[in-house]
Amino acid sequence: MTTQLPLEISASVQAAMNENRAVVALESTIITHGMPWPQNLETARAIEDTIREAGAEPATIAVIKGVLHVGLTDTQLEELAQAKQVSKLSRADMAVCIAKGGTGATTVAATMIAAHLAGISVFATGGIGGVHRGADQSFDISADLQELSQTPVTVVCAGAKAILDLPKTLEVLETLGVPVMAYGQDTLPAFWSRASSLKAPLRADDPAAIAKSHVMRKALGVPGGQLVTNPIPIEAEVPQSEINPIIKRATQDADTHGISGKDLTPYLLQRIFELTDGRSLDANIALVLNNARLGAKIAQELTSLK
Ligand code: PSU
Ligand code: MN
Repeated sequence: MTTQLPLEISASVQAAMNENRAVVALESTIITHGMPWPQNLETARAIEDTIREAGAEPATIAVIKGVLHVGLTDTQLEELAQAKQVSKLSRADMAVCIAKGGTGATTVAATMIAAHLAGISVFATGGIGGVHRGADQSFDISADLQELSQTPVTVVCAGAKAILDLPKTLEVLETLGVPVMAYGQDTLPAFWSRASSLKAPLRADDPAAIAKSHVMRKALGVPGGQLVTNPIPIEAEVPQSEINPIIKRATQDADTHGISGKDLTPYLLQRIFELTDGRSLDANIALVLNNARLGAKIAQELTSLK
C-alpha cells in the first residue's frame, strides 16, 4: 500500500499553472507568528491582491487539518490569522503535522518544499531565517539556509532579518552554494533598512536575468534555489542607526527571559514591534508588498522561458 500525500492545490492556482500563468508562493508563518492581529490578516490579503494586480496568481501555503494546502480561501486565511497556538512548521516538522492531522504554518523552508512539490518556482516573503546572533554558543542556524541549498525555488526577501548575524548568515549561504543577489544595488539590504554594511555577493538589476539564472542553475544540474534580496522602499525604511540599538535591546530581553529555538524569531519581532511603537511592522508590511511585486515579475519572466 502506498500512502498518498494529502495535497490540495486550489482551483485558481491549478488553473494558473495549467495555463502557464505566473504563480507566486507565499508562506503562512509570517501570518501566524510574524505579525500581530489584525494587521497579519490585512497584510496577507494585501500581498495576495498585490500579486494579482501584478498579473500573477498568489499561492499561500499552510497545513490545515492534515492537508497540505497550496492556495488558501479567504476563510482559511482568516482562520489561520486568528488561530492561537498554531505550530510553526519547518522541514523537520511538516510531515509529522500532516500525519497527525494537525494544523501548522509554513516557514520559508517548509514553504519552499511545498512550492516545489506543486511546481511553483518563485516565492515572496519578508525575511528569511539565518544565523542568529550568539550562534557560536546557541548553534541557532535556521533550516531556511539548508533549504535554499537543496530546493529549486527563487526566494524574494528583503535581506536576512537584521536580528540575525548578517556576516555569518552570508558565510553559511556561501558555504552552502546559495546565490545571494541584491536587487538594483551592490549592498546587501538588511530588512528594515535598505543598506547593511555588507556587500552583496551578487547583484541583479532585472527580473528577466533572475529568471534566466534560475533556469540556468537547473540546466547545470546544481540543486537548490536562489536568494533575491530586495531593498525596502525608501519611504518605509528604518535606518540602521535607529533600529540597531532596538535590536540589541530586544536580543538582551530574549536572553533575560530564556527565549530560544523556534520561539526566538517570533519573540524578537514582537519585542521590536513594541519598542518601535509599531514602526517596525509598518516597514515589514511595506517590504513584503514590495517583494510580492518583484516576485510576480520574476514569475512572469519564468513563464516565458518555459
Ligand atoms: N521574517 C519575518 N517574519 C517571520 C519570519 C521571517 O519578517 O515570521 C519567519 C519565516 O517563516 C522564517 C522563520 O522562515 O521566521 C525563521 O524562523 P527560524 O529562525 O526559527 O528558522
Ligand atoms: Mn532557529
